[in-house]
Amino acid sequence: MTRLDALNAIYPQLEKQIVVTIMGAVAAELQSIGHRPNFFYLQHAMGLASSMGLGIALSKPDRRVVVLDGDGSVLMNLGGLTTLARYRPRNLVHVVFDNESLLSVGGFPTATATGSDLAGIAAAAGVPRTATVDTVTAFRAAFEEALGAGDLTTLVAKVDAVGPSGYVTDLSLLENRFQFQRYLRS
Ligand SMILES: Cc1ncc(C[n+]2csc(CCOP(=O)(O)OP(=O)(O)O)c2C)c(N)n1
Repeated sequence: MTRLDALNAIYPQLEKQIVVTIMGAVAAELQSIGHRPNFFYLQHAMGLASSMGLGIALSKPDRRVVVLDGDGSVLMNLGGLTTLARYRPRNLVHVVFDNESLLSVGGFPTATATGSDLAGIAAAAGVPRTATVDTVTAFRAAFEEALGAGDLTTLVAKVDAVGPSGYVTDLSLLENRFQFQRYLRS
């Protein structure tokens, strides 16, 4: 499955949630489908998208938060999983698009290319619900189940190491930041 196909499959659900993505390919691909004021693209800070999602989820318990992450980013800060599990926000779904690659900076293989299992690591960190899927149909079903489950989920989607032709979009970081802040306050 491509990540773009996976994103298209869940986009209708994303429209209603608070969404935080990590930077690079996933941010550009989500924006290519359609930006919304409830989408925030965390720049640069690999491994911290789940931490930002955690803060929002804890401060807005009546809303659901979806974090869209990358394997290289999660691997750069595995402690983020233990922090997520410790606070266990039941309104957070953590999706990790695992392309076994640092695609956004040239496609160097990550540790998942040599067998590291991020869903297994998340489970061992204490995340109560984890799964790995590798088809669009299974991803859509697992994502919808996670949204309705009422507990913290880390869902690893194995995707092809392909991405957009460019990562620069016409949405500037500051514009995204202020728009998202206003959305969260409204
Ligand atoms: C702390 C930090 N180190 C390095 C970078 C440079 N960098 C930007 S994107 C990226 C790769 C991200 O990999 P992954 O999360 O697997 O997503 P993919 O690009 O494969 O979609 C790197 C190393 C960064 N932004 N932040």
